[in-house]
Amino acid sequence: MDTLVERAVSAVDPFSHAFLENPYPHHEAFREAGPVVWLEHYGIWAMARHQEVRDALTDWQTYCSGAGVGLSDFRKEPPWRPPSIVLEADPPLHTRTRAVLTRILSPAAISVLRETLMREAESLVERLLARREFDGIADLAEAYPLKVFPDSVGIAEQGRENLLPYGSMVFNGFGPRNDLFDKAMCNAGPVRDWIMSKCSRAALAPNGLGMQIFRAVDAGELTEAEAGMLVRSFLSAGVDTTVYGLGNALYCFATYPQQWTILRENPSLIRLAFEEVLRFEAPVQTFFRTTTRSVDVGGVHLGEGEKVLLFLAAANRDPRRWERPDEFDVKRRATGHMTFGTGIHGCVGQAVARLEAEAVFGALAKRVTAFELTGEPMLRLNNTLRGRDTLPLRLVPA
Ligand code: OVV
Repeated sequence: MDTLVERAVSAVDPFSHAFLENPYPHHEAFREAGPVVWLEHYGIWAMARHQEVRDALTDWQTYCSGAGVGLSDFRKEPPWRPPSIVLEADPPLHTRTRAVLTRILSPAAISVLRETLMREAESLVERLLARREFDGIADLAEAYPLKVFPDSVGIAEQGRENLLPYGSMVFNGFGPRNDLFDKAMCNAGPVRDWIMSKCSRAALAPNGLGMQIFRAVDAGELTEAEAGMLVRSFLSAGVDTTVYGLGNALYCFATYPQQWTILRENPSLIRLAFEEVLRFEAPVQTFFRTTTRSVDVGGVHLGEGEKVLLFLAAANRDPRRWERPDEFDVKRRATGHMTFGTGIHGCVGQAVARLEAEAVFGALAKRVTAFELTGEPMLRLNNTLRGRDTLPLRLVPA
């Protein structure tokens, strides 16, 4: 097919520190450059508009995941770990593995976690109120998921300190082999060994989400090895994403105190407010796809076997889709953001993430009138995730 429109080209490196420190002006430049932009630094395509990101995520036959959803093309270089059999897979394998996870993580299925997650949130907020001053990242955004998520999966207490380093490996591992990638991988061997040792049937508690995957083996849906790989997916995808999501929510409420006041006056808005956090300050910024055929995007010709970087966070602020996109407004209809993706690979754990946020911010809304910053929050740079390393806070009790 002929190219009808000249492709836009950018020399910007979206994994440089300068970009990751403040991606939003670059997102705007990519959106305005065209429906798809050639990133000459990596020899890949990028999409930053809501419509194009959404269309690519929905068209899994053209934009596949089996060649990896990071920069590296698994068909050209060996992946740093055996590929995920759900994230980095296409139908028909994906259809079978995804069906098991969809069932185990459905809103109805995870409602059994609700009481425990609410109780743990109330208890954590009680302890933070007693301290008054704490770090919003280590003491809340990390502490809460690191307690409730491995408990829910059915993982032993011993060694849980490996979960965040493994998440850092996974999410930095989607980017190029830059300094962030190398730093994340510096202790890869022992961290990976601990993770894999927690993925077997023998290592899991009898009633957790992990053992439920092994029940699908007994039902003939998965092999024993596949079940272990899906437990690995829980441990890869379930911790850092929620740590960054809760941390970004706290950051937004500390930075926009009038928005927190709105929630305190109307706690039924908490779930909607979390969607607005995910739209406005997306914890997961990007994922890649790989073309399975040549395809035209807005008159620009993409070849077969080419990597496409999807800027979820840029789609979330596309003025073509959102009014006042750069305003944090907890009352807006923020559903339709791309932070959970969409289509067959749309986040399978999103009901758990939302439940964790509802529990934490519901408990805080009952007892805290404001979050005062007692120091400058520092970013924690990551090739995929956006969030803070430290968030020094003082609670103002109700
Ligand atoms: C969504 C996601 C992120 C990271 C890892 C995985 C999934 C996985 O399946 O391993």
